[in-house]
Amino acid sequence: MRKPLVIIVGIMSAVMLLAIACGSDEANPDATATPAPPPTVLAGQITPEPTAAPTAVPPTSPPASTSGGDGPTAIAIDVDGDNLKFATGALSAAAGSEVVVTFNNSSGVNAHNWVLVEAGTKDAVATDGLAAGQDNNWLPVGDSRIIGSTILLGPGESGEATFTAPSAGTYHFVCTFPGHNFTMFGDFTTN
Ligand SMILES: [Cu+2]
Repeated sequence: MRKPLVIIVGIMSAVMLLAIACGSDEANPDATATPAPPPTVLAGQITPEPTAAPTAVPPTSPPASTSGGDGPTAIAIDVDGDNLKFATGALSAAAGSEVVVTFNNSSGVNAHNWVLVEAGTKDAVATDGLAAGQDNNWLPVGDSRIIGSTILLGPGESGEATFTAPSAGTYHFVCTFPGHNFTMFGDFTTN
């Protein structure tokens, strides 16, 4: 009676050992296989280094486009010292082009802004800007007569006005700081 039982127990033990052995063998392969793929995937994702290389090319492209004139039209303007006048009275750009005007207020004492408006409206816009107050850069908010403008710039500050040059014609740029509009303005021509 006992011998058969011992044999059965022995067989069961052997089967369990095999099962454990097989299980661990399968577990190891899986564990090994799983870690392996990730590195491969990561390597593939990092492979975009080729993209990084092309990125090095763009830096070369910008200068080319800039010199080619494909980028925004850059216009720089200064103030005439401490006088209430811009250093130049005439600017121009191609109609429909993207324009970035950089106004450098090199005055040591005066605050100014640079504002592009519809022809014949500079004084009216300045008057309405007076009501809008300094907190609004001496500019009426949401005014359709204003095509582009910098914020109010203190002495020594510079700022940009970005806009699309309007259709062919003559427009005015002006400083709307109270009183400056009568002497501080010029023609902006598009063609
Ligand atoms: Cu001014």
